Amino acid sequence: MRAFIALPLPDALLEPVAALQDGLEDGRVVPEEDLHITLAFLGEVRGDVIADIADMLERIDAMPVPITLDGVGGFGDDLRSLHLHVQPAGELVALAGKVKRIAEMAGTTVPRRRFTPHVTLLRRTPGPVSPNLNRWIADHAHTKIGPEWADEVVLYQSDLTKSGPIYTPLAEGWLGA
Ligand code: 3AM
Repeated sequence: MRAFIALPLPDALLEPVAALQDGLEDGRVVPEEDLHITLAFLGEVRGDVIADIADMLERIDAMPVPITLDGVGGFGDDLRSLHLHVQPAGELVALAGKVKRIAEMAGTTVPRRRFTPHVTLLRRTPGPVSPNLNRWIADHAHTKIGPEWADEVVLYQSDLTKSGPIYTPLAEGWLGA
């Protein structure tokens, strides 16, 4: 199955982020329950390996991490997704490293990519950006919300469908527990 490990967006940030998303058109807005910060994308993973990762994640030994949303960004020259940047606090970067090591200990190869923490808000058909969306981006360029503490790390299954990805939580670990 296709899987990744992420921090669900802390509860205290859900309302302000959903309010920001209210002004977004021109694409598929990520539903509140799916808002997350990816720590490690795993790609296709075998069931027995998933079980090992789940086991280790449920016993993770790490402290809660501060999440500060800081500005707007996008992936792709033709803007296939729009996100809020997350400040790369030392604790967050260290947690991403720890989670990656867990996945590797279980036998996966985590793609080597620079960790750029973000919360995807909108996915769209790549192409020209509407004046409305351009205005939204300009208006929110200096958005700063937080810090709030994230205390839960989740292993998600991701199924790609025509109407967008479906995320199913498979296991969770508590930070500071
Ligand atoms: O919604 P975000 O961006 O946080 O970007 C993908 C998504 O996270 C990322 O993994 C999350 C679940 O799909 N992702 C997808 N394909 C990827 C890849 N090949 C990837 N990250 C790295 N490499």
